[in-house]
Amino acid sequence: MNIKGIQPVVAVVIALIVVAIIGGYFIMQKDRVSSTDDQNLDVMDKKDSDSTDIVDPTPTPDSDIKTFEITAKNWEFSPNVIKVRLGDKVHLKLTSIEGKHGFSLSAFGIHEKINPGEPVEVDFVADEKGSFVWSCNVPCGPGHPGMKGTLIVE
Ligand SMILES: [Cu+2]
Repeated sequence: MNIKGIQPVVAVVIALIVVAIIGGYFIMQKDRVSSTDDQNLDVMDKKDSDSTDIVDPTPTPDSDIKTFEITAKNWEFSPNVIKVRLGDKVHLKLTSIEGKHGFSLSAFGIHEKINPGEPVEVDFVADEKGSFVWSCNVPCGPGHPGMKGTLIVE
């Protein structure tokens, strides 16, 4: 009775130990393999994201240029307020539909004459935040002093 009773218990204990050893061995192997895989993936992920960080800010040609067509007449610009973000490349197409005018945006070193039928194209980078007034710099009549517009860089 005692012997018969003990033997199954011993067999079960041995079986459990064997299962634990085999199971533990496989789990450790699996951990080792998967952890090296994870490390390799981490390294590859880091490389990918690093190179992405470098590539993303590099502008593809013309993709991030903000273009505005501004017309001048007696005695206003249309539009007379334009808004861009800091760092934007800005392209202005200036056209007079009435009389000879000018476009002076001193903060960005821009001083252009705008004659009817002769559109002027201007490019600059909005590299400073703030509101910048542009004005007509060609005496064009009674409304000339008030012929202004505003570039907002935010
Ligand atoms: Cu003027």
